[in-house]
Amino acid sequence: MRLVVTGGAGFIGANFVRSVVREYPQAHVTVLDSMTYAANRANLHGLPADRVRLVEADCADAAITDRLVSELTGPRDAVVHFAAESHNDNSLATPWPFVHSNIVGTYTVLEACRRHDVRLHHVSTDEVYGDLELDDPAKFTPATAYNPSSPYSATKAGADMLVRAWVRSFGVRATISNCSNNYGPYQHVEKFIPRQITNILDGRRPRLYGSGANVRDWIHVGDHNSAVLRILEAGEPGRTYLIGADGERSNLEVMRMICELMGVTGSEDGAVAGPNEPGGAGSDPGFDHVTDRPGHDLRYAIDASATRAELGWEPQHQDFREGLRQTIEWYADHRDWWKPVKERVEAKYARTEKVL
Ligand code: NAD
Ligand code: TDX
Repeated sequence: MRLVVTGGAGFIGANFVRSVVREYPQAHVTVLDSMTYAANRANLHGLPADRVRLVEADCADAAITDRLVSELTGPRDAVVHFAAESHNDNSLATPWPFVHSNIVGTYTVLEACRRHDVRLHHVSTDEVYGDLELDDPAKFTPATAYNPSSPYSATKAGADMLVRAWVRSFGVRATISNCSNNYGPYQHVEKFIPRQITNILDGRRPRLYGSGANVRDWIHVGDHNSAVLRILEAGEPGRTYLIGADGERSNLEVMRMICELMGVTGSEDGAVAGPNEPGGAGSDPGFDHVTDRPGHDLRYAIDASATRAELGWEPQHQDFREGLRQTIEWYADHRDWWKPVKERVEAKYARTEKVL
């Protein structure tokens, strides 16, 4: 089996490549990644050079994408399309790269798959469905209407629509998955969970947008990727699969759990106090409430029952607290991985973020 994995040097893509190498001893992977700020060569360190090749290029570059896709001639060969600009906050500041990578990039991948009749799996997000009220018993299903809120989610929705059109109009053999919020190793420190963990490890105060009432539906990256692998094995071209692990939690709840697991308590002077340092809990929770995200989606919730039933897929990381503990341990053990970019990420946030 040969795979072209776009975005394979980013968070979910690199975890995916690692899973493929581990679980499919005969598989060869070509990573097509433009190595944006979100990519890191270290994400692929230690993988066998005869089984994983990194091609540094933009998936919107038709000549290169076409050449790599043309190499996929076996019956189980496929493109797995993770490449995207992925951070909502960045999309609010600078939308163009999102239009380029997410829409033009997906168009270019689709055209290559059409030309060479290659199977495609397109990785998307639950954010295409917009958001739900906190007290709404509903969850997103494959029948939920698209209603994206941010430039990021709008470009992902646009990409999904292109895939659907290429399936119907040109018979491209593509599947789509829409997954909820991922956490785990190799996630960029701009994202919520790694940002708070590395803030604490770095002696900074964790940052919660607004009141923290917003709800996200957390899934471990390993579970997202095991579902993508099941879709590659048994998914039906033309279908959309929702991936989630019933992991709804408010941001405030997650923040409190991180603080508790890392032994953070509030202190009189506002500094982060570790477990063995003095610092009364008082009224200081140990983290700051800061400026809310404009247009901040309230709640995401995935109903993955159809995916579970049809593909026999089950998430393995059902204990969120334990998954979070392991993730904290990973960041504590990999300071060399995140430390070089931490300062720049925080400086960028500091330009707009105010403590409430
Ligand atoms: P990420 O930002 O960590 O990684 C994205 C990767 O894509 C990076 O390596 C980047 O260099 C690469 N890339 C960006 N534009 C490219 C281009 N034009 N050509 C080639 N490579 C390009 O993102 P992630 O969190 O790993 O997300 C991967 C995919 O999963 C995205 O499509 C995202 O929409 C989707 N997704 C993410 C989540 C989540 O919680 N992170 C949830 C559901 C779906
Ligand atoms: O410092 C922070 N404080 C905070 O309260 C950051 C960075 C975020 N937040 C909040 C905003 C969200 O409600 O935490 C929640 C999660 O934020 P992000 O990690 O930025 O993720 P989100 O915007 O929910 O989108 C993520 O899940 C869906 C991924 O980034 C997307 O790529 C994916 O499609």
